[in-house]
Order: sequence, then structure tokens, then C-alpha cells
Amino acid sequence: MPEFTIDKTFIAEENNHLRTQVQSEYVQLGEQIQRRGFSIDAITKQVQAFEVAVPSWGVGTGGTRFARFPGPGEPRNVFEKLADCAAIHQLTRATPRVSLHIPWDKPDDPAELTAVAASLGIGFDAMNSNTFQDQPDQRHSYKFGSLTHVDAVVRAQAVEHNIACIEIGKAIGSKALTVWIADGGNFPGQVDTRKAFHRYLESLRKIYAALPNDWKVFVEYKLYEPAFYSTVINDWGTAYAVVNQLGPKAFCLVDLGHHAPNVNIEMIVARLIQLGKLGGFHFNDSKYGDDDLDTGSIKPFQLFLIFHELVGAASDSSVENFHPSYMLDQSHNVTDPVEALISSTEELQRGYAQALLVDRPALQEYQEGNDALMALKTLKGAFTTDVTPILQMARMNSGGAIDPVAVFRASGYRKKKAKERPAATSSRSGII
Ligand code: PSV
Ligand code: MN
Repeated sequence: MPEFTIDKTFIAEENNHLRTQVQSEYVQLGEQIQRRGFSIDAITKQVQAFEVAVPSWGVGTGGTRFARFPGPGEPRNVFEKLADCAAIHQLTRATPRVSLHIPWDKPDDPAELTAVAASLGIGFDAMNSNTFQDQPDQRHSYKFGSLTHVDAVVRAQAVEHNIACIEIGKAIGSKALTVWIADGGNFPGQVDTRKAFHRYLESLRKIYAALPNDWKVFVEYKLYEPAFYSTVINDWGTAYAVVNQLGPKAFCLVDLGHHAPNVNIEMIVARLIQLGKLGGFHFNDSKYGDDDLDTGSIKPFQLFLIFHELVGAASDSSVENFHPSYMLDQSHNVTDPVEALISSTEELQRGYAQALLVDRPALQEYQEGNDALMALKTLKGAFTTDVTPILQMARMNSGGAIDPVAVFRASGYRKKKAKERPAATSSRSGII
């Protein structure tokens, strides 16, 4: 039975119901922002060019360490995950690549996986290694660490796994490896902080040596969890020290959820840009810790401020080789994962479009005149602009859906998948 896909003509028909309304709202907004010196068509084109990778692990229902409540029709293997990722791209036209997690999505035949992805109109982004849990066929346990383990044989196994991820990535057209380790300590004294960091550098150097010339390695930091007292790569400063020692193919990855509450993430972003080491993002949102909630759902102003830094860097000729990778990294426990990823993609585009509306010359003047109130007002003016018509028009121009969640629901995708994919018996906890 061929897998159900959302038909292009169905999207176009659904768009027809909203087209006139969107066009008139677009014209209105265009006039409004023209008075501020912006061309709406130019901004729409920039939004159309925006791309973010979807995490393969995000299309299955997530869970907490207490329980997982699987939804109907969720993907049971990497091919079904690709189908869901392709549906997101079809509706948003902004997610042409998938970020794979190995071994969760380890392909038996990488060539087959590449061909299936291509037939669905998508490709692959950064590879993610996993040395934070034990696999059934694994020789040595990661219970007490992986790349920083006290035992050299465990470290060697973890290095080997990362190199295997690069090999799979090479076969499927990926150009980057993201390394996140759970290594750390639950108790004071458990880990020798300096020795663990030294071992990390030693391991990473071996992985770095296996990177093809046109690849990047992203070092992802996280302050805690699952280690609850200390983490080996705990913050951006530590990650920066690592990538600086490794060389030009190494960059820092900022996962928004990996900071203490209230940390000024946009400032970290600005620092990494200035130091030439911002590799990319794992976008999500959080209230308390690494909550992996939907992007823009809790702190949309923070997201806008991050994009303000990114837009500023992109138009600054003194910032060279600025090509950060954008990826989503979320866990969907109570919503349909496809709908959540569609909405999160839209929230990223919203933050980006708002940031494109900042009157930068005016802001610079206020900054240089120490006019704090007007500087904030300038940012707020952009942030509070309802850019929805730009996002709708961008999607429509690119062949996507004006209202992608509504079209997803109207297509009956989930119901059809529930028939095609009878429920798996397992409901193991945690992310899948
Ligand atoms: C860890 O919390 C993380 O953010 C890393 O990126 C992992 O690869 C991902 O979540 C999925 O577990
Ligand atoms: Mn992450």
C-alpha cells in the first residue's frame, strides 16, 4: 500500500479559500511598514529563504522520565519519520532537511535512505551521535560517562561511535556532526573536573581528525541533566575553549534549553558570532530547565532578540563566514508532533521577520546617544508588529499552505497514518 502524502492540489485548493483575505492584509501591512522604510516583498523573500532542520526524534510522541503517551499513527521507523518530516516541509516549505540521531535512526542501507528521502523531496542535516545511553549490542556501558570515561576502552568505543556517525553522514549527504554528551557527576567529588575535561579534549581530537574537510563538528553544551551536580561540557565558555583548541571545523551549538533560567542567551549568541564560533542552534523553549517545549511558546521576545543578533551579523561585513545551522530540538508530549513542528517553524520565521523590521540606523543613533528608552522602543516596535501576513504570503509563494496546521488537519493525515501504521506495542518512557 503506497504511503499517503498530502497532495499539492489539495494545499492549493485550501489556500484558495484564504487567498483574497491574505492578499488584502498583506497590502495593508505593506503600507504600514513602508512608512517605516521597509519593503514587504523584500522581507517576504528573506522569510522564504529561511530554512530549519527537523529532528527525526521530534516526530514521534515524546515523553518524560515518568511516562510516554503515544499518539495514533506515530512513526515506527526511520522511513515513517522521514514521511512525517516531508509532510512538515510540504506544508511549510521551510524544513528541507532532517537531523538524524544514531543509533535511533541507523539505516541498514544508507543509499536506500538517501533515495527515499530524495523521493520525498528532503535531505539530511547534522548527524547526532548518542553516547548517553546503552544499546543492546554494546560492549561497554556509558553509565559513568562516554567520551570522558575514566576507562580508555569506553572512551575508545564512544569515539568509534562518533566516527561511525560521520561515515553514515557521508553516505547520506550530511555535512556536520553534533556531539552532545551526558557525562558529568551526580555528586561533589564524583568526577575530577580537570581530568574529565582533559579526557574530553583527547577524545574530541580523535573525532575531529576523522572529519572530512567540508564538514563541521558542533559541540553542544548543557549545564545539567542527566548529571545533576556537574556536567563536563556545561556552558558556552567551556564549549568555546573546546572548539578553539580543535580548529576551524569546530563550532559551538546553542540549545536554548541548556541554560540556567534567565540567562541572557542573545548575549551568548552575540559573543559566539564575534568570536567566529557560532555553529548553530537547537531551537526549543523552556520555563524551568531543559523543558524542550515548542519554540517561541514561552519566551517569544527572547527568540526575537536572538534573531536580532543573527540579522545584525548577517548584514555586518566585518562578520565573515556566517552560516549558522538551524535545527529544532523539541519533545512533544501532549500535542501532535507534526503540528508542533509546523508551529515552531512558523514561530522561528516570525522572530526572523520581526528582527528584519528593526530600524537599525535609528537604534544605532539611540545607542550612541545613550537613549535607553528609545532604543528599547525601537526593538519593541519591530517585535510587536504582527508579521503573520508576511509568513502566510511567504508560504503561499513557495507552494506551502497559508494555514499549515489547518491543512494538515483537513487532509486527514494522522487518521490515514493510524491505519497505515498500527500502534506499536511498546510505550517506553523518554524521548524516542
Ligand atoms: C540533550 O538534551 C539534547 O539537547 C541533545 O541535543 C540530544 O542529542 C537531544 O537532546 C536529544 O536527546
Ligand atoms: Mn539539543
